[in-house]
Amino acid sequence: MGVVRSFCRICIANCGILVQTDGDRVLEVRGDPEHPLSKGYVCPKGRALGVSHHSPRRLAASLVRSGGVLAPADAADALADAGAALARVVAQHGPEAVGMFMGSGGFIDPAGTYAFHRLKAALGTKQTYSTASVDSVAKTYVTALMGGTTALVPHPDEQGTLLVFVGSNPVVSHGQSTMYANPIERIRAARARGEVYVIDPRLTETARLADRHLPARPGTDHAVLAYLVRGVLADGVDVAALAATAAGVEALRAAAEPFDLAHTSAVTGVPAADLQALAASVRRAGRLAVVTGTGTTMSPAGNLVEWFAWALMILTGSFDQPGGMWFNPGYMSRVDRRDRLPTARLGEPGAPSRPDIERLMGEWPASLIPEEILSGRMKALVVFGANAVTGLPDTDRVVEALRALDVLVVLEVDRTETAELATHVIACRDQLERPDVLPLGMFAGQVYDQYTPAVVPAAPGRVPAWRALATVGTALGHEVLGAGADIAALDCDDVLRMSTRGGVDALREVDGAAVEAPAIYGWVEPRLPHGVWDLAPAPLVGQLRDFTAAPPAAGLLLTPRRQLRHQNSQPYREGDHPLALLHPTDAAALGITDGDAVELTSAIGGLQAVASVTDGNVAGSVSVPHGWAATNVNRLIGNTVLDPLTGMPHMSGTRVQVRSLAGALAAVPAGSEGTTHD
Ligand SMILES: Nc1nc2c(c(=O)[nH]1)N[C@H]1C(S)=C(S)[C@@H](COP(=O)(O)OP(=O)(O)OC[C@H]3O[C@@H](n4cnc5c(=O)[nH]c(N)nc54)[C@H](O)[C@@H]3O)O[C@H]1N2
Ligand SMILES: Nc1nc2c(c(=O)[nH]1)N[C@H]1C(S)=C(S)[C@@H](COP(=O)(O)OP(=O)(O)OC[C@H]3O[C@@H](n4cnc5c(=O)[nH]c(N)nc54)[C@H](O)[C@@H]3O)O[C@H]1N2
Ligand code: SF4
Ligand SMILES: [Mo]
Repeated sequence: MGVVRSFCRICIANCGILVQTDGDRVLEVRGDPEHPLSKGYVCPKGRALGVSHHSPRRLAASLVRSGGVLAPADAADALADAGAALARVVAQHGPEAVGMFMGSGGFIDPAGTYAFHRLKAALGTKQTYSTASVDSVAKTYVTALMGGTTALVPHPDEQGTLLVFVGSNPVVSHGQSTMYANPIERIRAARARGEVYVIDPRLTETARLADRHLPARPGTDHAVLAYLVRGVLADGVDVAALAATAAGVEALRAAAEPFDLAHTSAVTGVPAADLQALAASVRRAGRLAVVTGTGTTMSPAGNLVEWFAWALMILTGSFDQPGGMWFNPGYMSRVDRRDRLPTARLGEPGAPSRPDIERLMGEWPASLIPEEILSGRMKALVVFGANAVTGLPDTDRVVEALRALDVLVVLEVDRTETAELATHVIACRDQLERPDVLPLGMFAGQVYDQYTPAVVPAAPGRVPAWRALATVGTALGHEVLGAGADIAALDCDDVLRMSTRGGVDALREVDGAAVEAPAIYGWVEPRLPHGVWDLAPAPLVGQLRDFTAAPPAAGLLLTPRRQLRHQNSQPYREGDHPLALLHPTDAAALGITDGDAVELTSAIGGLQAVASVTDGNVAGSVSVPHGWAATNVNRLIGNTVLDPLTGMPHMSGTRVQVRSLAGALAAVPAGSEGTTHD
């Protein structure tokens, strides 16, 4: 029996945990009261880390397809076979025929991520993808346009007096790119200092804790923010002083001009008085923090929301200043110690299937993976910790494409729907079986990092992902971990040493989190690659011009939401159901009552679900979570209607028809979704 201090890597909150073990058994996971951010907090998923570790879904051994079925194989044999199969593809079609796709399970494994990027670079293929392009790409793209870099991730200042969440529900999600551990306490503290607003078509768990909830129609948030920008500009901004830090103020003024009170209220459905109250709060607070999430980045207005949110914070002097938002330079990367932030690469050629959508951050949009496969260009795909079948739009097309591959190597911990389609499944060590450091330093809520040892011994059939990727690399003729590196002799700490350029050694000396600073201010503007912020980048001005919010047509707008006991497709506890939330007005018009089985259809597909009728969901929309194999909402979302600038699919804002199936499916009691943190 023993207790190991560690941190949870299921989501970016990275809560500190204390894990009680008995040999290779995980007995209990509880919050670490000494952790500087989570302070003892842990959510239901984190508490179930041991349950998932011992779950029958976990892969005990690697699998190789032979005679049409996946059969258990020794890890070394599976890797040798996968390496040989990939080598045949490269020999016949060249490295461009090999795709590489990383998902959430890859991002949380820093040593594996390091090997993955090295393998990509060594192979030299452009068929590189990650789930970032079905998630937060609007943020990265707009940061690149307005800041000239992608190395800027804003966090609300803990002393701020106005906090606005737009399309994010941190009480359930704990943040998209803004680490939000211990959310209930933090939001209460923010309210005690000032005000908290939530803009969301649902009365979310976060909205219930806030001062005000503005239920804007899906896809109209940019209007609220443009209205605020217009107001700040009308109040009078010192244009001469602003010129030292920002360009484009007149173009921004022109862009925001149409968003007066009446127009904004009409577009968003938010009462004029509520918009005025928010504008008054902005004036009162002076500085503010705007935290966006998947609700906005997945909507057709995603880029516009980021644009006006950033413009608002630049105009009010909120960025990089106490009371507003600070930028984490990363404990390991410390980009604040450079003279200049790294310049974003923009304007690179798009994928052959959609050359009009530029390559971004060394990746093409993951939504195009099926098109690249079915065109015959991609013959093999290496998937690292992603469940493509539930995560990517147009499920039927994804399944058809994955089946068409010559080689599909999936590095996984669970036997997922995507693993079922693989030629090779590599059973990887899960987060309790390996040492790690913080996966995404700039996403962290303080300038800190943490080392965790492996909590339990690794099961014999599982390999570290870095070793699997390096072994495959060797089969392809590449020394992924450096010339002469002996893969068999290296251990996980050695690879962490490579990925952190030695930084892990000092961290290993610290018991728990090593905090360098709670926040750092005043470092960004002198380091902007172009010297100033761009308040009105031409691609965004153009997109606003072309934008028509939610064109009136029959049907409801589909919106996403996260659930407390699931991480995307990964179940941690019982109690969540893929309920379709409908407003009573819509339900009545459609003849649907609470608990009815309903059918949702879009331009590309259909789905059956159970309806939950609630006035907590704004009229005109239907909220359905993703990550459910049987009720896969991505059957409704197309991969041809993509954001023209980023390739993001409309995971919020796709129009659907809903009809009652008159009770046929009603196995799940409506309103039974677990929403408490028990
Ligand atoms: N428990 C749990 N936590 C998770 C995950 C999980 O699956 N489960 N997933 C993780 C991942 S991968 C991510 S990226 C983050 C995401 O973190 P968040 O972005 O905070 O995700 P959600 O909790 O779904 O909050 C999104 C909100 O947007 C709202 N919304 C939908 N459409 C619109 C719109 O057009 N406008 C506005 N204003 N709001 C809209 C939804 O109603 C929902 O409340 O969460 C992470 N954490
Ligand atoms: N319609 C719709 N689609 C969506 C979304 C939505 O809201 N609506 N959300 C989008 C977002 S924000 C995201 S991030 C994506 C998520 O897409 P994915 O990243 O594909 O989502 P997950 O289901 O979390 O898959 C992660 C996989 O990694 C595996 N895994 C877990 N830990 C480890 C590990 O330590 N090592 C390895 N090798 N594997 C591991 C898990 O078993 C799981 O299968 O989905 C996107 N798709
Ligand atoms: S919020 Fe939950 S899932 Fe996320 S890191 Fe904390 S305990 Fe883990
Ligand atoms: Mo995500």
